[in-house]
Amino acid sequence: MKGFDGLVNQCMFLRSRNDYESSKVVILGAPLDQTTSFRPGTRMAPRRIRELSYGLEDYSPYLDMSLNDRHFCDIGDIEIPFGNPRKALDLIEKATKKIVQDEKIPLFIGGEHLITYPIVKQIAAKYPRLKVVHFDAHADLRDTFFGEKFSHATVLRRVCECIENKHLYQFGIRSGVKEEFEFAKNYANTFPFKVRDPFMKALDELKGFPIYITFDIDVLDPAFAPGTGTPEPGGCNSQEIFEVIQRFGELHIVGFDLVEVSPMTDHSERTCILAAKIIREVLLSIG
Ligand SMILES: [Mn+2]
Repeated sequence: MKGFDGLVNQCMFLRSRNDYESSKVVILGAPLDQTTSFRPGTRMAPRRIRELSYGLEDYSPYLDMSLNDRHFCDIGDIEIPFGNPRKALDLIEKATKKIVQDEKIPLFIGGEHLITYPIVKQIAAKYPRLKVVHFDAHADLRDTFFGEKFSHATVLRRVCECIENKHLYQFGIRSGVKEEFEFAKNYANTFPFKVRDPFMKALDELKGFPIYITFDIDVLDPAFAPGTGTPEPGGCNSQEIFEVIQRFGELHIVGFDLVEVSPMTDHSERTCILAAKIIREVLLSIG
């Protein structure tokens, strides 16, 4: 792909086109899997989610739309230099910059959650009033984790450093240390435990702002999404998520990522299938 370094493309998402120029949304895999603290395997996710997308219909009865009517492309995966997370983050940032400069919307498939930091850094540079919507079981607001500033457990704290105070909205949070919940009180809008109801109430505050959405699959209960590195019981079900996504079309979404899917622990593949369906719905909502 012209303008991008080191991409590999083994399988494209359902109905994606090969034409970057005419696409509004650009799918890009970022198989970063380096700071995952418990069960690894997210590096396998972009490819498996794409493969399983072929089990879905291109038509969505939720939205009454078909992927055939959307202009999006899948340009493959960033080639991650294993053992060098800093360089990997630089590559993700560079790719985001190019997509955003070309006036397109990046849709990233992780990979671990740390990928969100370099993406938001670039998107916030273009959209200074950016609000970030974060679906997750974990607050991810630690300042450091095992002494490291850049980790999948600190990523939303780093994101807060790129956006205005209180421009982070978190839904479904049910795990973190006390320090994170204290930080959240002052610097974020954190809605614990629930997803659908608080999201519907927050919609009015989100409208009119450029919105970046970061979706950690573990916001769902492990019953629905067991294939993830740090499953956390007590989450929402998949039906609630599709009700939430149905409202995305009301927002000005300028970027999206889906992270923390780990095919290695997804023995029934239900997590990857769910991830593919979430991506289909998001493509239809924002494309
Ligand atoms: Mn999480």
